[in-house]
Amino acid sequence: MVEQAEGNRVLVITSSRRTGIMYPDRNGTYQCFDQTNTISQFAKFSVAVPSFDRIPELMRMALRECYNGRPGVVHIDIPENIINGSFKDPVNLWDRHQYRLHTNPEPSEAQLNEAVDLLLQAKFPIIHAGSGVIHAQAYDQLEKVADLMQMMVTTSWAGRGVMRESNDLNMPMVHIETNIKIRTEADVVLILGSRVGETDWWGKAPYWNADQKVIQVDIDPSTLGANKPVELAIQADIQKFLLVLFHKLVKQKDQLHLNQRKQKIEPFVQDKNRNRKKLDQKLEDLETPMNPALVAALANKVLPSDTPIVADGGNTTIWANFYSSIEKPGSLFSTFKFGMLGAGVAQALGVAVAGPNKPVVCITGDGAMGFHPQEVETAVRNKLKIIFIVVCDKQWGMVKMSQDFSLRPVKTIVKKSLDESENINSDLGEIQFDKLAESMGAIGARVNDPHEYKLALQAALQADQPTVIHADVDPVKHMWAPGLRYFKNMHAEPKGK
Ligand SMILES: Cc1ncc(C[n+]2csc(CCOP(=O)(O)OP(=O)(O)O)c2C)c(N)n1
Ligand SMILES: [Mg+2]
Repeated sequence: MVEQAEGNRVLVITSSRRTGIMYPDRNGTYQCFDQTNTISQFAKFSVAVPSFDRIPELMRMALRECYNGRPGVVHIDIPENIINGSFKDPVNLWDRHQYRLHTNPEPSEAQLNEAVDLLLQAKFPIIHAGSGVIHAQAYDQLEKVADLMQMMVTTSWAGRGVMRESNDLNMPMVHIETNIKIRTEADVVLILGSRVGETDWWGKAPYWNADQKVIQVDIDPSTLGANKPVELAIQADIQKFLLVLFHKLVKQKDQLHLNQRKQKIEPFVQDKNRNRKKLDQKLEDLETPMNPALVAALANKVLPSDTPIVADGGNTTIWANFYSSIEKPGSLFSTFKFGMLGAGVAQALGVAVAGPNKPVVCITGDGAMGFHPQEVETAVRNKLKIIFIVVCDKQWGMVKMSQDFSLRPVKTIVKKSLDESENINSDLGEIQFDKLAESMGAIGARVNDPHEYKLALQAALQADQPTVIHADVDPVKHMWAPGLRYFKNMHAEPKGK
């Protein structure tokens, strides 16, 4: 379900009981449930194979669907008698070009010209990038167009890190007020691979300008104009679109009023830097247990700047987002759409397998780590260089925060946190994640001050095994994660059109 929601292209193959006793259940079939009916509720395609000879045809059907529009999940269920059977009949396999489109849609000349006109006429055009840019791997093309046109880039949550954040034009989503200012001032928005969903406030005022002109480019036509009205809708591969757009714009370079654009951008960059300084004041807090801001900030500083970051947990994910900067495009991983606790450990395994011999950092909550801790052993067995940092506040921090606020709002504001007896089962006991790690053959370290933590990170970087750092953080400071007010507001419908 998570993969479908995140728009990841996945082929799932399952097995089931033998043909004839399920689909439908004979009423009492052991280990039987209606897998395809269940999965088809959230996947793009789900089918049970009725006989061996239909596997190639149904596989083609699944893959055709998988590559149609937004990437997602397709599922084939192969009953036990077929998956374990032996069959002599020859199987006729087709090449991909024989059964499905194998090139992505491209923009038409007329669409491109219209986009160029709109962007050249605009006073303050911006780009809003979603995870579609990551799926299209259009990082270089995005940065080239943004640089050429001096367009600021805002992103959806899942689109964070589509462009290196040391480029002034990139406005990380953690600078929420500045993002809102940019989105309300822009007269033209080029939306790339984003649904402009709830975490983007549906594209509505007062978070966006309802009268701005929108050019929306997406591989999936059902996304075009779905949430924000568009001036120009283009079904295209983002990379191809940006490539040709760049070549068209370069030819018109003399029409660009770049100085004017730069002047327009300057205050937003200053805003961003001011906000960063304000956020970074927390990094001067060297008390023990640690201020949670230091966890991601020091990891970001000590580890190589292209280290992939996986964020999991409640408030832990927020702190990780606010205190890391993404230099290598596409190197931030999380479950942006579902916030599904526990996914991070497996995501880190996947990222490490995809980029062997390079460190991966997984910053996770102590609650979230409890979902799949045995996967540390998988990392050990497969020699994956993962540094798991478990942020230990001994509580389901985010849940405790919302409980405290709903139960006793005034006391929560005054006292900053309620006692264990004043909320409902949101505290955790002592769990020694360093010892748990050692029991599986990983290196374990336990730290509660920034200096020790830095040393543990440096040691983890040199180590041949995976490391688990149990980082004790101040539970009250941890509850007051930045930006929570906006996160809460986001759940309500914006007032404007
Ligand atoms: C699988 C799953 N179950 C429950 C939730 C609801 N939930 C959101 S945040 C949170 C608390 C997370 O605690 P922890 O991992 O320790 O992170 P912290 O908030 O303390 O940083 C819970 C239970 C969820 N997002 N995913
Ligand atoms: Mg916690």
